Amino acid sequence: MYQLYWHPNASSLAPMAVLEELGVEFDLHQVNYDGGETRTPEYQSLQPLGLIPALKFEDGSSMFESAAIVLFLCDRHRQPELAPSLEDPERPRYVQWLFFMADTIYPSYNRYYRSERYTANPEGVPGVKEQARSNILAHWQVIEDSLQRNGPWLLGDRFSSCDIYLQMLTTWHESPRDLLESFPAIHQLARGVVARDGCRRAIQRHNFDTGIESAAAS
Ligand SMILES: N[C@@H](CCC(=O)N[C@@H](CS)C(=O)NCC(=O)O)C(=O)O
Repeated sequence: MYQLYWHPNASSLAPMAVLEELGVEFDLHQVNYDGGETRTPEYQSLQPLGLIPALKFEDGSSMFESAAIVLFLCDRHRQPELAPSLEDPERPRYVQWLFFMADTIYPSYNRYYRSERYTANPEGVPGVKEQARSNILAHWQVIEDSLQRNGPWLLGDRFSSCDIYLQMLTTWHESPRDLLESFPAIHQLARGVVARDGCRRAIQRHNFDTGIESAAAS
């Protein structure tokens, strides 16, 4: 059985939502972040940087990186609704969006919230933050434009785990409500993700403010 190392308000949300949507059995281990668990050798044997999430397998081996976990789970359980198969013509677009979110949007949020980690000069911190804020909005615009042209999901009329990952990222915005009000197609997508039973269970556990209810209808 899988064991997901997770924490409220962390990027364990997308892997947990995928586990829920797949309907596979899994155990949860809530990481004691405030108690220093991520700094222990035990935790760092699962995630060398002490970040959340990590996924442990029945044989004791494990993997980390939230998007990689999402991709792995969908491939392993071959549920075409959640990820196009290797032969599917939609596969390139699926992988493209998952990587765009994990290696472009996600790091911009890291630079925004953890700006001090991205400059050796304390005076540079506000500049890193300011630039990250502008990058984040530019990245969301790329997603919005694509959804406007070919929505309502990232793969057009086909829902996938990319959409689950996207909804997770919207909750990291300083005000998810402002984000969703500025980007109506993203708002509509997020609403669709939250309406799914498995996703909703994972979101409730993570305690995120989705901004969906409070954002003005678009
Ligand atoms: N690229 C990694 C990043 C993981 C990550 O940054 N996790 C955050 C939670 S969202 C964390 O553990 N932060 C704690 C810290 O930076 O000390 C992934 O997608 O799994």
